[in-house]
Amino acid sequence: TLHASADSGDKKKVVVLGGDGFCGWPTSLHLSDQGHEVIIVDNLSRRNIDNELGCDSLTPIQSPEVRVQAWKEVSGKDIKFVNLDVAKDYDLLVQLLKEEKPDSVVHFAEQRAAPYSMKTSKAKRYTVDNNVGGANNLCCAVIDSELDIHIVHLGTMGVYGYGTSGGEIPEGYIDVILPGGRESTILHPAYPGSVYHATKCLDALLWQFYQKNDQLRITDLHQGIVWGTNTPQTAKDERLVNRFDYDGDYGTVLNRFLMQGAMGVPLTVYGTGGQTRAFIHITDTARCIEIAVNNPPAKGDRVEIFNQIAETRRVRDVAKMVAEMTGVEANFIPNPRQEAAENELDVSNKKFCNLGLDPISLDTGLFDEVTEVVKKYKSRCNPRKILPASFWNKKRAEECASID
Ligand code: NAD
Ligand code: USQ
Repeated sequence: TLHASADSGDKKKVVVLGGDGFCGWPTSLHLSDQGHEVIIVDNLSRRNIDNELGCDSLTPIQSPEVRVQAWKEVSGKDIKFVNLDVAKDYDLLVQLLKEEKPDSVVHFAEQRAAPYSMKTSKAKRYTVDNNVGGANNLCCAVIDSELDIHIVHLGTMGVYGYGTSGGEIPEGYIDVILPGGRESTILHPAYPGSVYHATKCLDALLWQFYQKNDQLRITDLHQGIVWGTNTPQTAKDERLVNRFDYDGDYGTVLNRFLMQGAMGVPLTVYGTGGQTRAFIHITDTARCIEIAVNNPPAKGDRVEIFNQIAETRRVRDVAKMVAEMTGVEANFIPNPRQEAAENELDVSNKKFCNLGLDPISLDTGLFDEVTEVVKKYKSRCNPRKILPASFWNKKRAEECASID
């Protein structure tokens, strides 16, 4: 159960960049459902990467046009869809902001898979160009629009590194004593574990710079791993179904385990499974974004940073929960990633909780939702796409060569 969000009462006009994606689509519907006016921007690059990888969402997602038409039929509400590339179509982005005059822009439009970002030099370069270029374009476009638009960016828990700070990870900033003895508050040091995670660290510096230089109002949400498929809104009509990634590059760990459990194939635990990570349910992603949209920082305030997580869990404990529920065994395979085999992770999420979020935790009741979705669309699964297909370096690729 979730409490009502701390709502200032006024409805906003929100541009959702990346609104066709896994987090962006349910968030767009939630914002629309709550009475905000939503404009989705997406260049459909995620759908194109599926084509490139020979994969597809397990759920049969409809085109953006069909999706927004179905939402209109179901809710009576309009969502506009605009196809443009945030990293490339700069003039169109400025024009859109000037014409629509949104209160906020929610920025999901980045290449978000760590494994894909490590696949090839081409994928590494694309991820940096797309993500850092897009973040910079957005800041420039807000400045050029001469409007006081609040930017809400989806960052990642991965900017902190995992267990590197030795205590509870605060929300974005740490107090330090600088050489010479002066006290200061600085961004938490960045310890990215992939090219993708590195782009989020670079984004964070851009937000900090543009806030200081141009007084942009920016919220950066350090989100954990999202799990689940549908939300109350996407469940309203089959044409609104959310995407579900299960492949080795884009599938995230809990959704992959739930899919593997439902398919009766061994769970792919990388290494010892001692990696501790933060998790959040997709329904809470949408709710957190609305809370962030409703609570912008004041002009001149430093970048607002929230940790957008419900709880932390060890990968092998998550595997155990799914194994117990499904009777499928956990298979410990060589880790394709260069990461700490075991880490602790303790994270503060006080800010969202203080604003009314009562987060959904990993419980097997909600696992059923994903399991049912997987069973329903089982025939669409390509079993050859389940094993990891990207390796952090040559050593990892060699160690993984024996996996079958
Ligand atoms: P996704 O790939 O499903 O969605 C991203 C969307 O952005 C896609 O529809 C894609 O086509 C679009 N896009 C990408 N580059 C674009 C560009 N240059 N111009 C226009 N559109 C573009 O990813 P997601 O899982 O929905 O993640 C959304 C955001 O949330 C990402 O920034 C990601 O880093 C962050 N995040 C995701 C998770 C997770 O577990 N899924 C966890 C933490 C943070
Ligand atoms: N893992 C397995 N088996 C699998 C898949 C993953 O053991 O089949 C392990 C990985 O080695 C890793 C952990 O599970 O230690 C998490 O992997 P993941 O793919 O679920 O998550 P990650 O690569 O960190 O990326 C995802 C999203 C990304 C987001 C991030 C939030 O794709 O966009 O930023 O979660 S966080 O992890 O908190 O930084």
